[in-house]
Amino acid sequence: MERYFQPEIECASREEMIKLQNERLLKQVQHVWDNVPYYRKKMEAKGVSPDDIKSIDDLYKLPFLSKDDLREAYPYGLMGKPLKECVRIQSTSGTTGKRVVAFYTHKDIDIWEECCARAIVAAGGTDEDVCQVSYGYGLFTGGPGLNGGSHKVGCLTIPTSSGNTDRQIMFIMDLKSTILCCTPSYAAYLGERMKELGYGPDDIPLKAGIFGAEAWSEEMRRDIEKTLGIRAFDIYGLTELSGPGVSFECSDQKGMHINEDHFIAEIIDPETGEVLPEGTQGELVFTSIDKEAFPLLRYRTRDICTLTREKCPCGRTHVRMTKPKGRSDDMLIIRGVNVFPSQIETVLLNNGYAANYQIIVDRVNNTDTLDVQVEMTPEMFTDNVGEIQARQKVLVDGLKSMLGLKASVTLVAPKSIVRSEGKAVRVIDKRKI
Ligand code: DLL
Repeated sequence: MERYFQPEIECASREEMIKLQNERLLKQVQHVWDNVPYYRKKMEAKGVSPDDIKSIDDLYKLPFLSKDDLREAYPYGLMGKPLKECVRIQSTSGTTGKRVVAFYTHKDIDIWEECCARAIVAAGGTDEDVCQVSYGYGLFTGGPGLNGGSHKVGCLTIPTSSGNTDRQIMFIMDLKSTILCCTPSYAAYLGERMKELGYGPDDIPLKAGIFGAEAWSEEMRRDIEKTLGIRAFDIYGLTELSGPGVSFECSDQKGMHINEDHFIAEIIDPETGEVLPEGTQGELVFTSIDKEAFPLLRYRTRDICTLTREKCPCGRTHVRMTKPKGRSDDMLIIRGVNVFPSQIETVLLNNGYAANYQIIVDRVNNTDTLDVQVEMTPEMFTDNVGEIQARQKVLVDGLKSMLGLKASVTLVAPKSIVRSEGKAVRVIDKRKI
């Protein structure tokens, strides 16, 4: 039987939810207008004031916020509360440009942890469980968010943080961890290492995994599930909005329920900004409706997905988003063709490879080149050139039909691609170096 952390809100009727969203949105807009001069200026420039926002139907009137705004307003420009009322910051890894720093009051943290607790319960978690949190702790939101959620559910929480793989495995086996929280690429690596150490799926006490923070394919889910003998659940979120738990998968595993009592989602055309109808793919935009320290109205995530309000058999009524295909800024444009790393991953895993690959993009004689380096599994490892060439050809053909583009494929020896303990770095775009 499906269990919920907060059934009254997770299964609220659409009418109840709209009523709640209307009330909260109006308050949030007023809060921002009164306390966040940066955004107020944007509203004034667009000729909108809180009087123009009477319900969620007026959301489209508000200006967008982008990551560039966050960088421009760094560090304090978007705060909704005085520093004295804030108790924590978290921050993004800041690989491109300035870091984003998000602020939290006590209430913000409480709500964030509740969102994570909903995800853990949806994955089958109870106070009987031992939940190993192998996301990084520190500025990254993965560790702190799921740690808080695990406490709220009452699981015995093992805060291993990421890395030190053999120690992770020791805790899983000795303390009989039943839930594992980490990035999908780290889960795949843990699985690979456990197999090497002689542990099969039946020896491993884990029953569920809560994996997110990066795009991963259905094929990768099946691989991880098989190796670890678990059900693998997706979880989504971003630092700007709190962290993990903005949305999460239920037992039906057909999209992630967005915590709509805290975040209103829209899908827009990334080029024109126009709001798109339900079921259309586009960029995900979020409006927080009850944040105190770091309220964000119409924040453009750059994540590409679709939304559905189709009834979910799990009983939750919150809108679902599909797995993000990738970020619009991770999307590679190769000879004019849009390519997402997740599409390449699907081809590799469908052909029996593990998710150990790297995508190398370059420009040679003014033409873009795409080379996919993929590890052979130990079972397929050979130095027979003919066999390797035949294998490469299968992948080149598979990529051609998936992407409509000729890529080259290089098969490399098992274990030659560096494993990731957090978010995997899949793409090396030499055109940008
Ligand atoms: O990755 C928060 C998080 C931690 C989510 C742990 C889930 C689990 P950031 O580092 O700010 O926050 O990165 C946010 O990561 O905009 C997406 O592009 C990507 N992302 C997050 N979850 C998923 C997912 C955390 N389940 C950015 N699938 C987001 C695909 C994801 N992409």
